[in-house]
Amino acid sequence: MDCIFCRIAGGDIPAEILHKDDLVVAFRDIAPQAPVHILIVPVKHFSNLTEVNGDDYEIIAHIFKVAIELADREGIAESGYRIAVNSGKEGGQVVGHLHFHLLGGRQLSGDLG
Ligand code: D5M
Repeated sequence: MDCIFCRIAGGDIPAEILHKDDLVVAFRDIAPQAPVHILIVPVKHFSNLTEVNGDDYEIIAHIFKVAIELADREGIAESGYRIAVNSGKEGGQVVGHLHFHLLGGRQLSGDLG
């Protein structure tokens, strides 16, 4: 499957990797919307949130754990941050491999779209 985030997770495409384990990989977004903009991505390919079920919810819990740890490491835990998922076309998803945005380092708008 020609999936850009599968290729990043597999090490075939370069990215600024901040965390990698058996379940997830986290790397800086190529077009940052904030001073801190990290993508946390399951290694297993899900097209979007709708495809997640059963035992795979454990991966989602792990993604939040990694996001919280990264927020701390990036120095935005106290000032605040946002974790966002765009799922599906009307959700604004562009890359067809589930990913969680971790955004912070500036005052984020209250406008969720
Ligand atoms: O967000 C998709 C996000 O993926 C968007 O913020 C750009 C980012 N992106 C796309 N290609 C790359 C690579 N190669 N490295 C890092 N970041 C990338 P969405 O939620 O689908 O709208």
